[in-house]
Amino acid sequence: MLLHGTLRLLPRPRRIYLSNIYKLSTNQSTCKESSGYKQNDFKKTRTSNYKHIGIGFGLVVGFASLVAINRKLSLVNKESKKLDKCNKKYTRKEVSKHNTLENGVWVIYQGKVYDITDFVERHPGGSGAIMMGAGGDVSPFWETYVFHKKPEVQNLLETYLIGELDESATDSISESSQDPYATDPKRSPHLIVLSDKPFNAETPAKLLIENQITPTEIFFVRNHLPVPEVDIEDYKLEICIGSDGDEDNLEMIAEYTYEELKSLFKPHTVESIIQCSGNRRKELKKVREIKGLDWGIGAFGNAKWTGVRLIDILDRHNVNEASSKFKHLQMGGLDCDMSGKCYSASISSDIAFDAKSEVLLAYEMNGEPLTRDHGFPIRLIAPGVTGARNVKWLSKLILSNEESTGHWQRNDYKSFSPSVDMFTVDYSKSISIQEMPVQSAICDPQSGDKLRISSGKIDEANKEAILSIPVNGYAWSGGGKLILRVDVSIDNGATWQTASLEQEPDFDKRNKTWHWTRWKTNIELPVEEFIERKKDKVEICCRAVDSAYNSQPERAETIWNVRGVVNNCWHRVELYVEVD
Ligand SMILES: Nc1nc2c(c(=O)[nH]1)N[C@H]1C(S)=C(S)[C@@H](COP(=O)(O)O)O[C@H]1N2
Ligand SMILES: [Mo]
Repeated sequence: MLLHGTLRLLPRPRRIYLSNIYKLSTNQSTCKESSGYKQNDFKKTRTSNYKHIGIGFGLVVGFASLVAINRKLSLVNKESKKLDKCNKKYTRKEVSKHNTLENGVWVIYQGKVYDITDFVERHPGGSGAIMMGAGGDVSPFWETYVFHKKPEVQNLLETYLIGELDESATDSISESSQDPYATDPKRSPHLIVLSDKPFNAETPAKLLIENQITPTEIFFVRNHLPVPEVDIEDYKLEICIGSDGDEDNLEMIAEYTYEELKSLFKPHTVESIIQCSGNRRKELKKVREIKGLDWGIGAFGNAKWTGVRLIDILDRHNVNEASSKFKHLQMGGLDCDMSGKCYSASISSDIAFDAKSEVLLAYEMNGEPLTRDHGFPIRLIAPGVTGARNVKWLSKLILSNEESTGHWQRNDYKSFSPSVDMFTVDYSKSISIQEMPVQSAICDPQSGDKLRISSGKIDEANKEAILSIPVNGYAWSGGGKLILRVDVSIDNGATWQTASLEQEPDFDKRNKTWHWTRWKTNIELPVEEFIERKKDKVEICCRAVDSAYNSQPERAETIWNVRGVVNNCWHRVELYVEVD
């Protein structure tokens, strides 16, 4: 006999995490000289010691790291002349002119003006998002990344103080024009927001599993910078050859407008997953701290992408032997920071240039033009490859023998041994993530859901009843590998039951399956154990097997890595059982 459990949704906690590792060594508040900072003074402090600190990116890591390097900088600050300029006043207009490295980088915080040029210059993760606040008020950022309010970060900022904001001046610039994220698009309220600026949000697991094709509005968004505003009339995609990867040494072989891309080539559609390398980082964070967004299982989505095959374009320009001539395809995006650095990444030539490659320059997602958050007007789709290489707002392709030199290619999106930490990590020692390992997760029920059993319905006759709970989830593997099987267990892997797959495995497509495979099963719980209060919780776990017979590791501890990427351990959900 079957009893019915009721599942109730519990609110999901959100948190922004900051390491406590960095401690401020001195707290010295002096007014530094604002003009003519001497670059040479600092050269000596730019040592390789810093490379270990540069994990992560942007303001979050920026100011945390800033605290870490403070000891050296404060020495330098001591050397700078203590001019009595603390009560010097600057207008917003004056401050706004200091938004580049050449002119100096000034910011306003709580009515005071700071010259942080020295810091930007040696920002371990690159200047990146820290330049977003340049020339303006950093409060909006600090509201998002609340850890900046910690005293050690604020004390360190004081060492860059150059004066006060002159609010009486009439040249005030509106706050919104200061905020580079002000023109970001509106988003669905269903998304679970992990950070506003830049915008990062995941799809709630139960919504995710409802459709084979993830609706665009609830498809997860992973942005590193503000969303660029692209005028379609001005848009051009450049394709260049640059064997040594040197930006100044490129030979342009083609340039296409949006309309040309759509009209000159045959459209091609692929149904492909995008999965962020950081998907499921949250579980790794429970093992040990990691800097980075707290992704659950929803940095994952399955869409239909339509566009031009890269190899069709290369054929037109007779570079169809690209695979033997070049090692990498570099891709540049239109999302840039105020120092002019733009998002970039690369994929390897076998993925990009193979005669059967389905790498696309996509202009449609789910039958509609791309939305701004997902890369309008053109994005690269590299099926089977990690999300970070699916470059949005694509502006440039370079056929090269070098990997992209961008931060996200060289100093992020790599994995390491669990024994490597933020002080010992050497990014040059690991390769950039391309294909992702086999993955699966339970989407419904979710951890924290409650099952209610009404004991009134239990009597001697049905004491041996079981509670049958439907379980749904997704599975997928990188490099186009097929999902062969998904196993589900309620006894931590001692016994398994095999789930039914939505699509039967198609052996002919075993290295070309880009989409996910949804699966479902019913798990059966013996009611008696709960009635007698031997148990009030149950853990369900799953793991998938792909067509190379690869499977998922059991425990998160064994694959913990300093960036919290490529987590594919058995996925577990814990349900509470209540007996009335
Ligand atoms: N230009 C550009 N492309 C980008 C990014 C970005 O910040 N800028 N983020 C990358 C990352 S890390 C991921 S996971 C995917 C996310 O794609 P989505 O936002 O459409 O889900 O886009 C990738 N492409
Ligand atoms: Mo990502």
